[in-house]
Amino acid sequence: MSEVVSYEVKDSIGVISVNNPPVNALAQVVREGILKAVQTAQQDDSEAVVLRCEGRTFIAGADITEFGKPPKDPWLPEVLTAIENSSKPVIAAIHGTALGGGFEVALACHYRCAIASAKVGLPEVNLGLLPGAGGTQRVPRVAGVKAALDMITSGKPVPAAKARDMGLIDEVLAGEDLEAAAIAYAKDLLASGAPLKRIRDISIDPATVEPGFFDEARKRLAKRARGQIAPDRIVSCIQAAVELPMDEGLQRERELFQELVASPESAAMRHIFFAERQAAKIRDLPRETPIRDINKVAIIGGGTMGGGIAMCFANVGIPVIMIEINDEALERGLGIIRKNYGITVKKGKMSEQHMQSRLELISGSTDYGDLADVDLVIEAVFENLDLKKEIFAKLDTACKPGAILATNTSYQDVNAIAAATSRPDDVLGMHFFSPANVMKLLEVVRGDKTADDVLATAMKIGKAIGKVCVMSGVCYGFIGNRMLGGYGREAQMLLLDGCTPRQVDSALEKFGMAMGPLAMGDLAGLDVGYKARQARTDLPDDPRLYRMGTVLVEMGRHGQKTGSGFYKYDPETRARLDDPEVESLIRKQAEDLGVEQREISEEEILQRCFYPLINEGALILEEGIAQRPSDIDVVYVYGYAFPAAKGGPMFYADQVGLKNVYDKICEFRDRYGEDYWKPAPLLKELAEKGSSFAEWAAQQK
Ligand code: 3H9
Repeated sequence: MSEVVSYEVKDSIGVISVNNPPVNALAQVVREGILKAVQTAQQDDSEAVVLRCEGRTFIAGADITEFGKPPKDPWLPEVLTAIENSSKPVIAAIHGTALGGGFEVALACHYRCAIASAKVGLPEVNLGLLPGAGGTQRVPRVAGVKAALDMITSGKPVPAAKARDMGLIDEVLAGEDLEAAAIAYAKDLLASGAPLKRIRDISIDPATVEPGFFDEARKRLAKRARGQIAPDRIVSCIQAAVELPMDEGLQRERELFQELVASPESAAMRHIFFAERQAAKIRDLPRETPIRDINKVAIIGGGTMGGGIAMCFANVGIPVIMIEINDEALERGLGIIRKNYGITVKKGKMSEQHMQSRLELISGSTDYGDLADVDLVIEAVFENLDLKKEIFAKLDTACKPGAILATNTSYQDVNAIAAATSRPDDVLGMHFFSPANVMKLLEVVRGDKTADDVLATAMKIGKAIGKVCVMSGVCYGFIGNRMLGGYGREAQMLLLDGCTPRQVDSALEKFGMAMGPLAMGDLAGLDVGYKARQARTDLPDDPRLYRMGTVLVEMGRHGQKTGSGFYKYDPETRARLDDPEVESLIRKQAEDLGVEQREISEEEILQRCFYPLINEGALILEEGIAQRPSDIDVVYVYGYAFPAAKGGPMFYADQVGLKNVYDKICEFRDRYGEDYWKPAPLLKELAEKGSSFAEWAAQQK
């Protein structure tokens, strides 16, 4: 047929096999191969056709790298029409994950069978897209409107057994020899005279959809959309499936898919998809770098962070021992873990039995002697370099040779911590984000002496516990927290210049940030930043700097935990409320400091808050702290809730144009001084050349 699609008649069943590693994406050659195979099957003496895949998975979707390029024939809908119109039953045989266009191929088949470990799904929404080859029209026809809406707007894959219950697949096959089982299934269907079932022939009774269902869905999705338009368009397509005949519904789906493919949101989300996978690759690490076995982990420190990290390992079946200084602290730490799991069980997201099996994997001790058999230790005590050094010296004696010693520090010098041991090559940073069992980001911090296999193992175990890993070099705050400095500083400066807290936060939330920086400060506790600032000696001596944060803390307004900070909080509902007292306090402070207040546009709020981030990002690239601009984007999207629909700060900067960013930074420098606004040399260079971070990254390869 073609290099990647073969066709053979076996025992009177035509078997189409797709072999396009790594994930059998529907590249042009695959589409062409399937089309030709289906056409051939119409002419030969096969009685039915099985469509299956080689390798680790059934087709995992359209080839995302083809989006944005000129389309090549045959387009996917043409292939699906050929399958649907086949005079012989076509049966999709699914293993791995049938996703996106891959699942849409299966839905165009007359029957679908799968092995028990398979999953099916339409994850296009995660790429700012909608299923563009009939998924929005066929899924509601078999699974119902509500289930279709949930599945397509969440993008979550559905396991085989549940998919069968939903009507999405017909049969879950026993065993692992899918081809043989699928051929046997095809023969059974033929023997029982099973008809050529076409999902398109099902019509949905509009009376089964509650009045106002679609409007309500649009409103609900808009709340969590954060700058994304795809969820809204998905609702429109499913509405079309109810209200229009199949071909008109497909036409509507096609139009909206084209709109989304061309949208900046989807371009940004596709960038993040590839950026996430790129980040896992460390340029100077040889492919054959060995990996150390991690069969048991220890966590030093049973606070919120340590507990969350312990849960990450227990969740994937790795035993964890938690070390605390005394029984009381240990019991408190283990108690937090029990409580967290308990909440998940209460929400119905985990069974009691699962919780028990995870808890059984977590033990506790106050004795470093119990660390003799662990393969990885993660230290998660509070941020004090001397304490950390002391702990690492103890770990050096307590742990077996070859154990990896990691610190979860957010700011401290990993090299100094490594130097406290006799084996600095076994030491690195594994910086989790809070809550550690929920947040996807893991910064893996490579010290000057970290061994290659230690780094490779940390990246691998990070992925195994479900994290998106990004490597960072050693510097104050690593990639994420280092860049955050100017963002928080400007949010507060804007208050003195004339904004209310609500104006600052709303502008950033409208952009798509999950929460504005001032509300975030209130949530984290304003006293945390206050104490951290007191310990720093490198800050400019400027009374305007973090003025409002300081004044509020000194008034006892520490944020949500004291009921007030930049905002006040309703004691019952915890709703964030504007506080006129804070607004007059800001005016008074500005007056005292001689700052002239003015009207500030939303555009300036975004520039003042984001451009320092971007500028610091450029410095981080120059210094080699991050490998690539896209790694920085991944850090911000997964660690700081930067909207994926904007692609991360460096991608966003490229969209704005580096010349525009640079010129604005120079303007702010002239207005506010070099202490805060000093353009990074790399930014200046790229801006002057009319280049972008993406172009710069391409040249680094
Ligand atoms: C779609 O289908 C639109 C249609 O509705 C309409 C069309 C008209 N294309 O993730 P991994 C690469 S939209 C191109 O590390 P895993 C990936 O970049 C699509 N490349 O493996 C990586 O490359 P590299 C809807 C793809 O085992 C390598 O494969 N489908 C694609 O952890 C391995 O990937 C999706 O959104 C692709 N579609 O996870 C599914 N997929 O090695 C997207 C992967 O050079 N894919 N690559 O870095 C996934 O979710 C995961 O890759 C999957 C495997 C679960 C399949």
